Amino acid sequence: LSNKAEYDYFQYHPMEEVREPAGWLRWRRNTPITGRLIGLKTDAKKKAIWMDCGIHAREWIAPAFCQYFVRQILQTYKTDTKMEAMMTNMDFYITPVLNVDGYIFSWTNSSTRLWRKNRSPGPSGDCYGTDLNRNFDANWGTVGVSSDCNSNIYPGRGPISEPEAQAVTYFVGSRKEDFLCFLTIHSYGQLLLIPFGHPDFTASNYDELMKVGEGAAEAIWKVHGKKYRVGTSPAVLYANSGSSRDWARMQDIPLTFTFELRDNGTYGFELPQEEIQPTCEEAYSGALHIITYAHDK
Ligand code: ING
Ligand code: ZN
Repeated sequence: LSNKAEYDYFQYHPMEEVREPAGWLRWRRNTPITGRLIGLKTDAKKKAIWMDCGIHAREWIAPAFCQYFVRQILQTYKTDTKMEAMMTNMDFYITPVLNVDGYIFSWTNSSTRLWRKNRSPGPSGDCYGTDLNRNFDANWGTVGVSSDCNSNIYPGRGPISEPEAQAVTYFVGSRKEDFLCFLTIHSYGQLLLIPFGHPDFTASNYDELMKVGEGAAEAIWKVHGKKYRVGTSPAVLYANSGSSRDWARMQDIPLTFTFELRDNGTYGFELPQEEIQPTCEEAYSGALHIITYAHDK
């Protein structure tokens, strides 16, 4: 690393007064979420980029991608003046694993490999987990959810009832003017989703989001020929509420996208090892398209 590089970690956590009751602590980590903060030093005020991976436990390619992304930008800026400029003007906040409890659970044994949610106890005491991508304060609990706490799309007891969703909400929300772009990485389906997940709402910059998303899909296609579809959740698949992407757009962060990485359903969440590298390569190209647009705008 050159001496201009800021390469650090950052931590964020739910606010003190909304932390879970002490009785829950044996079920969850009582530690903050850790991310990587990367940028080049400057005296000027900086903008920021948000990227989180692993909000859903079983989507293992996502944490792999965040790590790949970190390595790529740290290698690239040394020889690439465009990346050097972007890392000087913008800080990159990257969370490799947002849903740590769920991620660990999905690695525990083969019977829990396909766990999606976090691991918080449900209201009845015999069900576990809230879908963190239904728990944000964005038309919470309205569409694409189930009130059954055993469901994979259970949205929780209320908006941001979950520590992981609280952590993102308070950290990003406290400096939302700085963030030019909010990227949240999932699998699978080969999609680039834009706000909003609720069919009754349209983003004020819908045309811009579609244009930038189509550009990213083309950049992805050029790497290994994989087709990614672009659109809102209801247009592409089905409606949903309470997603982090919708919440971020409602905070006036202009460019918010959900990435659904490979594949298209052949292996689903259990992506074969030989697809990890090419998936990261193409997704890097797509993410860079969006980030470059955000920077140059
Ligand atoms: N998909 C996201 C989910 O939260 C999504 C995003 C929503 C995709 C609605 C399509 C339709 O469900 C995954 N894979 O988690
Ligand atoms: Zn997901």
